Amino acid sequence: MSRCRPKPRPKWSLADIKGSWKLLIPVDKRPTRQMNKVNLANVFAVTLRDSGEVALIDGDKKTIWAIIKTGYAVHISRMSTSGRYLHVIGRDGRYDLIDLWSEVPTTVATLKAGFEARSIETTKFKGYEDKYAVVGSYWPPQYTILDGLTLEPLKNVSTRGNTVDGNYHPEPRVASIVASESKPEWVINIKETGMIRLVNYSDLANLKETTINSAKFLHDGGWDSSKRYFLVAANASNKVAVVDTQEGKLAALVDTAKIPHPGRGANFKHPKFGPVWATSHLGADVISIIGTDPAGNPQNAWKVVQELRNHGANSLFVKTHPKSENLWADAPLNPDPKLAGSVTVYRIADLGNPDPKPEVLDLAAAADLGKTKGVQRVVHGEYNEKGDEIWFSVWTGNKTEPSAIVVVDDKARKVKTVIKDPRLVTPTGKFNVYNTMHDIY
Ligand code: DHE
Repeated sequence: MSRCRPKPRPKWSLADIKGSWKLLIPVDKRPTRQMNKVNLANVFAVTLRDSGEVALIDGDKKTIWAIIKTGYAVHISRMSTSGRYLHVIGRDGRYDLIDLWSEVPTTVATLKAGFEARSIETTKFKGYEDKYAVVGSYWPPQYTILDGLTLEPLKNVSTRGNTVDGNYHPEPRVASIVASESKPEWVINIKETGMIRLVNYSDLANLKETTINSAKFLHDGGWDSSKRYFLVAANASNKVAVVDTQEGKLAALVDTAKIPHPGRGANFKHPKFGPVWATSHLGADVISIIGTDPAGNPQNAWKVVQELRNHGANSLFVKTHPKSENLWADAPLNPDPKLAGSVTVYRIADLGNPDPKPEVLDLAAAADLGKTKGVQRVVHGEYNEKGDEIWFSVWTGNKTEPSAIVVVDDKARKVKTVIKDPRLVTPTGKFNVYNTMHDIY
């Protein structure tokens, strides 16, 4: 009797990755100075999810500078420390390195890191600027270290292993990755195992990893304002894990409302609780505020010190900026189209009051796209370089219908410009060059 066995999932080794690698423009054939007049610091790389492209938008002029073909259902972009190279990852594992110094932005190297991927990061420690990049794959379960200027694949590391409960997991996916500015180190979050790996990239042949037990289902996260602590959602565990990168250990596991989803979160000084970091939630209509200053405000550190009402659950991202007085949250996956098209904004100075009242802005209505079959989901706030505008995508979940980007004057909370262009197909994440280089959020 023949038994039906599931087909083994394909492997993708370092040799396979090397085989897929194309160095389209070698370093010595690239410009030695910026060949365009665009203010690169205020360029936004915008994910055009369903066309597999990124739009590079000139943030000063609010016009499309270039559209670049990238991977399937392209996911996120990150910047090199120099601010010259944009790194883009597609869900299909296609990795593109784009040079912003060329006359028009140009893909200078590309490869296939795996069959499914979501995260990438560059190197930010002094002396290692633009030196390496890293890509985390969902399948195969591995991260791959690449040369930062050419994408030459250098090292592949499996993330298979045991969960924090001690059970073997054959395919734990790589979730968020961030680069430390104070050590030659990445924080690499392994989703299903709940293990956080601090990977020291100073000696690739003798790679040193510190493995930190946290909680299962690690997903997205960001630095606190001091950039010593990394806060990451263990989403289906309803927790936020806090890593102390100076000590190389877990600082806390913070219980939160259901399914925290911070993106990179939002850092600000709370009028009552001092430095804090915020996350919104997929599973609850609240924004959780967590104290992040164990030295100055020990009584508030690593606790949810306040829960603010969001206009709906199914939120994905919160955002503020050091120069802003506002805290913003979206709710794009809310089943009510009105809530999915709106954002909540709180004045940070009001948060010390007993019952702070937010404003809710219907940005989908402000974009004035008319009636569409796809829900107009307002998603992912991102500030401009100066921190006086916040940009939101109006993501019509249907690539044949119009989408837009709404630029809001942060102080006035009024729509300043709506960027509409038939080439803006399903815009979602937006990554301002300056803010992404410096982890400002
Ligand atoms: Fe994302 C970040 C995974 C669906 C937009 N998303 C991340 C990160 C992970 C992740 C692991 C952190 C990357 C990092 O920091 O290195 N995302 C996943 C999924 O597994 C999931 C749930 C389902 C899937 O099939 O991919 C998923 N993500 C989405 C979307 O549908 C979104 C809303 C629209 C889109 O473009 O795909 C989306 N994810 C984003 C964005 C970020 C992100 C914009 C980066 C946020 C930031 O500010 O850094």
